[in-house]
Amino acid sequence: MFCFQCQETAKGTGCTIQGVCGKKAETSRWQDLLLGVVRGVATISDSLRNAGIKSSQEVGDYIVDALFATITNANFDDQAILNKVDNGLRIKRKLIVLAKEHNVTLPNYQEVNWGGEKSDYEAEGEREGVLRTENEDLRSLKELTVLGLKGMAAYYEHASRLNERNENIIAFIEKSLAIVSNPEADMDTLLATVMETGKFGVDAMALLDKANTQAYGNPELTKVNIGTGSRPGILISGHDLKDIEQLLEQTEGTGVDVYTHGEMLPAHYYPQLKKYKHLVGNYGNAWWKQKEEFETFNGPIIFTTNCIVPPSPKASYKDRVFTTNATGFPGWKHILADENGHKDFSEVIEIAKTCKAPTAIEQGEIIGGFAHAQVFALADQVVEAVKSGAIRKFVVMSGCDGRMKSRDYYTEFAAQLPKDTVILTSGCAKFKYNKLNLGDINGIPRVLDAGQCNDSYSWAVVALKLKEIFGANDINDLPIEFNIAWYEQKAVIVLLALLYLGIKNIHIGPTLPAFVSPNVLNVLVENFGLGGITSVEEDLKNMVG
Ligand code: FSO
Ligand code: SF4
Repeated sequence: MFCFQCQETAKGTGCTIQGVCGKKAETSRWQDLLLGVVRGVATISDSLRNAGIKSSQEVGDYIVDALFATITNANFDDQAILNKVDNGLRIKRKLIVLAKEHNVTLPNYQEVNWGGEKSDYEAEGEREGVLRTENEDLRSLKELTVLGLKGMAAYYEHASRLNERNENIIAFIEKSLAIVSNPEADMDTLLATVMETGKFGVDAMALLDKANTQAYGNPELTKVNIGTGSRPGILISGHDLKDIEQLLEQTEGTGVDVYTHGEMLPAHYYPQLKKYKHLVGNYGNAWWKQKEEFETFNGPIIFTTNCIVPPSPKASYKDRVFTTNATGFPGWKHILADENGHKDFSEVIEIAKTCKAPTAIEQGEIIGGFAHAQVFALADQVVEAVKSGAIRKFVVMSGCDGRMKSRDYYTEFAAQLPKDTVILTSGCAKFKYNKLNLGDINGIPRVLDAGQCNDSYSWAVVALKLKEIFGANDINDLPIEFNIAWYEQKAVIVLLALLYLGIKNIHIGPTLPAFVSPNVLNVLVENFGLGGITSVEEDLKNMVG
């Protein structure tokens, strides 16, 4: 196996024996096979599109779901991955027939030509790995694109579950996968594709923002309980708001409470979700602490997306975990939606009724809900604080959390920021500093949480608004610094989106991605001033003076 897609990759270069995340070599091979099939389907669909033949919604939904399933910590279930391979080959055959009927010539790529024989799955999985591209710079640009597309696909899938789709985004995903499949693709084409990925990343985040706010209202300033109640609970993790909505509907009046975990915390900020009285609070912290925190939760757990940490064999909770959407884990029950998108959580609810109430591991409240509409509602206050000098700088500290010790940097950086600075956060990175009680500036909390990692979109919207209010010529003239923590591929699309919006001098850490080759890094440094992190002291000096 060779996988270098996340920040925790072995030795900072690539996992070759087994994933640091727990992904087995075999699973990795099936994921490589799946990605090869997806590129084949996308390339054929792109050729059909270019010939004026639009493909069906099934094709777009398939590509999106399959990309999502290969994100770090999303799906560890070989059988589920292989089912997606089989389904992709079925779609591919249909598209080939369509191409023949319309005399469309298809590109002569391995991904298109491969016949899909079961006996050849293993060999094709090996052939389609990341190392198939020998030149490290071409490989780097191809992977930057594909990894960005994976993040984009995740956001698109959530939006589509709320019936928001965008054919232009699907057409771009197909086009860019066709470019990545082309063994002749050159540096310039690939670089342009990377940048365009950022553009469509913005569109995908905007689409999800629209879907979420239309369905559930605009996030609003909310205090979230981090303690526990006395009734049994269900813990719901991941990013899919449609799932938590259905769970809240189905648990109402059953005597079972609902708690959010990790990236589901922002569900509390939405008027149409927070209205449920039995949405009691948020339990625990970022994804990587789940092995200990699930032990004390005592009730069933639902994963709506990554990040799953494989449980230890002795884990007491391992028989009451459920997955849904693109996620999966061997032995865990997977909940499917019916043709109307409805999911039946009755089995989870019945298990919950037999469980003890969660054991409290924390007490108190955290505050959040500062997505763009809430920030705009406070705009006068914010602008006044900037003009009076009460707020000297904003620091965007969005992104992911992770288990590496080096991430203590973010807690220390947040704690040591001068009192006239405000942290703008989103994503699970917030758990590194959202319980530090950093106070407020004239009533404006010093940590403003917009929501999930996709809500980084809100900070882009806010930055553009501030540019307008302050009459700045360039977004980079505003008193905003970007110090982003990354872990998996959703952070890649967020980063590409920020670059597309023209934001310069972004710092990413705790380490630079293994999939960015030295030459590609040079391009990003020269054009965008992209940089890593150093020490807390040094970076504080450089970023906030
Ligand atoms: Fe975190 Fe995991 Fe949102 Fe990611 S829970 S790491 S970037 O999946 O998606 O922030
Ligand atoms: Fe390694 Fe990360 Fe890939 Fe897992 S996702 S195999 S930890 S690079």
